[in-house]
Amino acid sequence: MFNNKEAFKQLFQEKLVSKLGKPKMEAQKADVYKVLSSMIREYASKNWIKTNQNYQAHQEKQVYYFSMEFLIGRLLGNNLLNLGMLELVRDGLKELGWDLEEIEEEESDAGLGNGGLGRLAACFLDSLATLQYAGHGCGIRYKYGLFEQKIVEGNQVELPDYWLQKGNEWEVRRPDKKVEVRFKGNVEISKENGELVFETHNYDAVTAIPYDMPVIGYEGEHVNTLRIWSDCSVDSISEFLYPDDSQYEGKLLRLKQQYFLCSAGVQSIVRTFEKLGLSIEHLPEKVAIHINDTHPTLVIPELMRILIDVKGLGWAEAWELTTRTVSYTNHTTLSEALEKWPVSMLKELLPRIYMIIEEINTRFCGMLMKKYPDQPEIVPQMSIIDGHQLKMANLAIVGSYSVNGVAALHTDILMKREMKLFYDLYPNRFNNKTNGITHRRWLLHANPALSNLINESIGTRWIDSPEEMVGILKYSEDSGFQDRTRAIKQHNKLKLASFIHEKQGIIVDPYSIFDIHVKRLHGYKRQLMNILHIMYLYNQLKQNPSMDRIPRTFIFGAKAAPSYWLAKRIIKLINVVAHQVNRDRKVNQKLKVIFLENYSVSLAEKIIPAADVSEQISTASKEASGTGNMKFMMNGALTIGTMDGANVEMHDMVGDANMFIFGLQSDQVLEYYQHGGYAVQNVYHSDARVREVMDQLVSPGYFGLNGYEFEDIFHSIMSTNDEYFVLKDFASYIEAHQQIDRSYRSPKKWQRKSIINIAHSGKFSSDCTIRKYASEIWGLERI
Ligand code: 26W
Repeated sequence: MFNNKEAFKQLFQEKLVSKLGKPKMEAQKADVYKVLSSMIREYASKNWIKTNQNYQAHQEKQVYYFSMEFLIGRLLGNNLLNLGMLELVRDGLKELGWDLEEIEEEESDAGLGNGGLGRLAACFLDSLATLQYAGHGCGIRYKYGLFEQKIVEGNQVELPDYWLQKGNEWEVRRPDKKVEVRFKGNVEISKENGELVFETHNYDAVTAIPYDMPVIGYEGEHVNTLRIWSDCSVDSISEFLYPDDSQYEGKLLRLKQQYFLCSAGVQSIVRTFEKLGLSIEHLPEKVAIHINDTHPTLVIPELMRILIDVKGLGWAEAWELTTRTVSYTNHTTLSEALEKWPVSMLKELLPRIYMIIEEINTRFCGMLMKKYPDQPEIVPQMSIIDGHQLKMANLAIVGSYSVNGVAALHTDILMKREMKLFYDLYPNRFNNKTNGITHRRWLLHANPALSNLINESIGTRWIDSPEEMVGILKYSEDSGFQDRTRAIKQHNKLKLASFIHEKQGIIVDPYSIFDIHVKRLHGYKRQLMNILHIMYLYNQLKQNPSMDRIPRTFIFGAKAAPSYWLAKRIIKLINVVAHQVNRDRKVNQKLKVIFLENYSVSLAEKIIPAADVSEQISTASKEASGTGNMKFMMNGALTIGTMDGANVEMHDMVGDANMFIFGLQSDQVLEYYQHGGYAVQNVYHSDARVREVMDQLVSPGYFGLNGYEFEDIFHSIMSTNDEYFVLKDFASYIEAHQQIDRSYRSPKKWQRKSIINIAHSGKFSSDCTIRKYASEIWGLERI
């Protein structure tokens, strides 16, 4: 359609006129975005159709990745990159008087996810399409994505994210593919030819309409589908995304959303499968269904329902097919995040589904009693239904053939502790798949200068085989290469500094160390430890303003769940400290604190390439993997971190010399938990640095103006025995930061470390992760 610049320019101008009825001179940036993106979508359609026809013709096995969240962000830039048209379009637009980067800013983020779990799903889709696997996303088209965060007087205020306001150029509405999802009703059981027949009457029917978005693989040949479902009922099910992560709430609407996704998705899969003309027992050979955490676990009873009630199979055969089709990833061991639905809610909302779950459980417990006749206490621990609660993780494990954790340490904790009984029962079911990130978005697109430098040094093969990034290791000592990586970082820092100035009017020193902590706000992620440490640095500088310290700019970005009171208070604390520090002329040449509002995918793309230091400081054992840690590493930041999640594997690769590791180890933390925690009072009383910052939280009037008191934060540590070990790890955190200050003084050594980190980051490309899922879990062949 447009393989050269002139052809592109001409077609683009024609479309401007035909789509908008405007001549070029009158077009606004928003018009340019709209026309350009619809052109790209149309252009990709040919390969999209071809890909689907190929799948059909070769009866390719399809994997369906079910997720309540797909945090895909913006698509224009990435789609252009993957189609190999980025340069052409940038140049062409420039000649027409438009700046592509500004046009990209016109796109709303598709923020259909909370954080790590949803972003992982988006990275996986990119890798599936690029590696030419037949893998599709299955999700919900929320009208409102994750709330937009505004900071007003230091507090988080949540605004609705109406991302569809300007329309979504990437999607195609498919009313011809609609399905009906049924809720409530009475189940009637009858006998036909000696078989039980289940029929539900008086149900509420909801129509589910799919919207398909193309997922364009790198180099554009291969185009998969992200199918997101919407309903048009009055009390819309797909109205909004729940803004909670790591905190389970048993809300009826959330359960409706989960079943809506599962039922619509499975029905449409079965329909597609049937077009192959194979009998249903071939399902597991042609279909793999993956569930992203327990949120879509109802695919298990829903598939059972279809196989038994609609296809007429017997229980044993249906169960065998289901458990050969479904696989499950666990993303957290936090007990407060594990889903447990009230039985009464299920019974009423999904009566037939509940009957099936009950039957699964009866059979499972019967098997347990036979297997462990002398250990009756095991049955209630493993049971899917526990009193009045349905334990979704137990159902997910029992109903699938593969259970994986998301980093080596996390999987280890699942097998040895959290899911030990299940691991003992099904040792072959458990496996690890360490998370990954797409280097196309997080390096090629977010940091083009660094990508070009890598191309110039080792060629472009690493783009298809990211492990080959280790090739740049040989330049880690090369002063020319060091200077160039340093200059790229400096350029990215200048860009971020001017963004900060534009947004907040604050001038930050672009030559200071950019020390960045961006992720959801949560106790275990310990943003509180970071800000307490900043208070400690501030105290030191106030006492001795001429102290020899490399200037530091601490940058935060974090959304708090609207119902998570303490997390919101920590946001307030960060903003209050920032306000105090930034206007204090005695210290603000050496210390600045910035809170960037509305952390999102597109903001991450601006922030991460500008980081010198990456804060990955969760309480050891709590962060299942982390993926931000990998994005920073890939962009040459050095990590200050605990031995948690995938930090452990980063450390395996780069070693002590190239990371700033501190704090308790996970088994130490878990050991403390088993004995009721540690004596927080002792640390408070014995370390004057700790005591000083803690006391400042509750000193009336300490933070200027209103005499803010942060008693609630103070007590969150002192009266919970410091659940997240903030004070326990404080001294070693201070030390790690001192080491950063020392290291930064030798630019060559710093740059060497940075290059070593970049070199090893290729192993964290989601391409590597997806290859393992494909061969070890899904049994997929590359097309
Ligand atoms: C039911 C409420 C709820 C919602 C979402 C509880 C828990 C979640 C997710 C499991 C939270 C999440 O995003 N977990 C993150 O998943 C990432 C991808 O695997 C990991 O890198 C993070 O460590 C993990 O916190």
